[in-house]
Order: sequence, then structure tokens, then C-alpha cells
Amino acid sequence: MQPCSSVASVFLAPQGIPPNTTAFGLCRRSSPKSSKCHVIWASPRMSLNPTPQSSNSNSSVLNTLTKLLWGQSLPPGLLIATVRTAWNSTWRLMMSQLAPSDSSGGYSRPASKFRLSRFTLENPKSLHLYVGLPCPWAHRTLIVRSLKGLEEAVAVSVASPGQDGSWEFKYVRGAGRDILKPSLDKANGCKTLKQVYSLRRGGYDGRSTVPMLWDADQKEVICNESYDITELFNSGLNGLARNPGLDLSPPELKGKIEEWNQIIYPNVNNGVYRCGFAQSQEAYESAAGDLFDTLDMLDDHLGSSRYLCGDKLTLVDICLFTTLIRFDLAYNILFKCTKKKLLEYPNLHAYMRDIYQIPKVAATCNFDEIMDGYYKMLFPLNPGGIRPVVPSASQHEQLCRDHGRESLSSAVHASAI
Ligand SMILES: N[C@@H](CCC(=O)N[C@@H](CS)C(=O)NCC(=O)O)C(=O)O
Repeated sequence: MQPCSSVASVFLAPQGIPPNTTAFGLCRRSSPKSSKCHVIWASPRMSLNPTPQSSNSNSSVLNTLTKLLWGQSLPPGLLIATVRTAWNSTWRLMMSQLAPSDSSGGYSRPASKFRLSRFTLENPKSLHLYVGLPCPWAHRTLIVRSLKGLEEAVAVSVASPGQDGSWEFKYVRGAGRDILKPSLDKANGCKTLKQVYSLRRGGYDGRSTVPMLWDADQKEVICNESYDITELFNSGLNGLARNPGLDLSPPELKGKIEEWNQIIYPNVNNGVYRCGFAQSQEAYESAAGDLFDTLDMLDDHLGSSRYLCGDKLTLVDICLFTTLIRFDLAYNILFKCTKKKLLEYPNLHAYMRDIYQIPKVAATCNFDEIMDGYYKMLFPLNPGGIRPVVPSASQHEQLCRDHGRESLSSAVHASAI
């Protein structure tokens, strides 16, 4: 076989190939019996000598390997069938360990291991909060901490997603608007959250999740259940809070808050995860049905009520907000919550903007961290790690535009918080 003498032989583009497309016929020495030319069609914007990128290096290793073994590229059919089988089994293995499911393939979230009820808080001044900015559950605790004015009383360490999907601490230089950013571990100087959990007496080898509330005196995990932490911040630390008068769970609304939580937690907060981590078509469709039926109902309700329980912002609004703010950025795309974008729900979108604009809330929303967290950390759902382009309506400038919801509040409670 004669290899082509020139690297690029220019051909006329056949039908179906866009005009101005150049064909580079690259004949390579392939199997002894084959003298086929591989034709690459390139648009004028495609560089002949693209800068080598690390993400391409894996595929060039694979290409070299298959050529060494077979003398040529694998036939596409065989390549696809092989990779499909291997990838599918790997995906199932990863999902079964990372996102446990029931017998019908529906995601079942593991229960939090450390609940507040089992713990006696001896020195509230020794509390330290561990969070990660992509996480909606951790985000709840950050918002309540800010609204209650607990920033000085409860210091925070902000973990970031590591390559292996677990939380680690690294310093990220501040840039742009004044928002929370990843940090080092300020309480224990650990490199990973797993190391912090293992400092507790008796050690720990379970899931190292955020949020996690740590007692620095006793070197103990106090709680890793977000709702418990928000309740503690709301009413258990008023002696240390700069805004002790704010009650996000007042006695007269507790019943309503609980009712809303019973709807919002399974269908929306955890509902988006049930869509994204479903391992069967039926489980996915059931989760997506529950999610969008609930969003339709909420959009209706919020057309005549400023917040879920009326004129006052409560804990359940904060729980709903942290899912909504991630909806068009992550869940709509990555978790296949695709029936509608949040943008298509006028009342829910305005409600989200209303909460976003409450002083100190925007500073807890780091969109870059959210995007990186979901698209890079949840490897089984997005192996390429590519971050999609998202609508401007889910970005800071647009979230600051008028929400017009003050008129839904009755005069007595004109101020929500
Ligand atoms: N029930 C927990 C859920 C917390 C949770 O799932 N956190 C995730 C991040 S969004 C996590 O830290 N995952 C790490 C892991 O599972 O190893 C809560 O509400 O606090």
C-alpha cells in the first residue's frame, strides 16, 4: 500500500456536506490489506493543527491502541456496541453505589446519620458549619445563617467538589461580586471533608455529606441533616444572633410549614434527584410527573400568595428557593427535568427573584460553583464534564430585575422579614 504523499489532498465536498467545507484526505498506513483513505471534512473554522488538549489525549491513546491492535480504527458498529456495553455496566455499577435505588429503579436517598435530637449542645460558641456551594441542602443552612445574623457566631468552611466526587478544601481567589467562595478548612485544617468526619470520637466511614455542623470543643459531628440545622439556626441560637427577632418558623405557621414540606421535599427538593438518578424509564417518568404536577400547583398558588404560607417568608420558602435557583442551571439539563424550564413559570420565577433580592441571599448563590459542582462532580451523568450555556434569566443581573410581588402582601406585613 502506498500512503498518500501529501498530507492534505483537497476534494470536492459531496452533497450533504456544507459548502466551503474542505476535505482532507489522510491516507494512513493501516492494515496490510487495507489501502483506504480516511477523509476528514473540515469547515474553514476548523484548524488543521488544533492545539492538543488534555481532554483529547485519552481519545488519542485509544485511537493509537486500536490501531496497534487491529491496524486500523475499529469499525463504528463494533466500537459503539463495545463501548455501550462497557459504559452501561460501569454506569449501573456507579449508580448502584452512589445513588441507591429501589426495586423499580427509583432513587432512594440515604437517611442522614447525625440528627440534632441525639445531641446536647454544651457550648454554642464552638459551632462550625461545613458546606459546599453547589449543594441545595447546604445552601438552606447558609441562607438561614445569614438572615439570622449568625455569621460571626457560626464560622463556615466551604468545601469544593474534588475529582473523585468527594468534598475537599482549597483556596479559591475571590473575583467578581461579593459572594461566598470555596475556602480551606478553618476549623481543623483538613484537606478533605472525609478527614474531618473521621476526627470524631469513634471515627466514621459513612458518607461525608454537607451540610455538616461540627462542635470544635468536643470534636464531634453535631448534625448532618440540613432541616435540623436550619431549625437550630432559626430558634436555637438567638443569644448569639444579630437578628434574633426574625422567626422563620413561628408557632402559628408550623402546621402549614410542615404541610408544605410534606409536598415539596419528596416532589421538588428530592424530586429533581429522583429524575436525575432514576435507573429505569418508569422511575424517571413517575418522578418527572410528580415534579411538574407540583410545580404547576405551586405556580398557581404563588399567583395569589407572596410566600408559601402567606405574607411571611418561612423555612419552607428557603427550602424551595434553593432547588428553584438551580433548576434552569442544572436540573433542567443534567437531571432531565425537561418538561418546562423554570423561566416558563411566571409566578415561580418572580417568587425566586423576590427571595434572591432579600439582602444577603444573593451572596450565598455562587453560580460558577453550582455549575462546576453539577457538571463536573456528577461524573456518571456527564462524563465529558462540559458545562452547558444557560439562559440569562438564571444569572445575577436578570435575577435582580423587578419581581412585582410586594402587591401580594397585605399591608400589615409589607416587609417579609
Ligand atoms: N439529607 C441530607 C442530604 C445532604 C446531601 O446529600 N449532600 C450531598 C451534596 S448535595 C453530599 O454531600 N454528598 C456527598 C456524598 O454523598 O458523598 C441533608 O438534607 O442535609
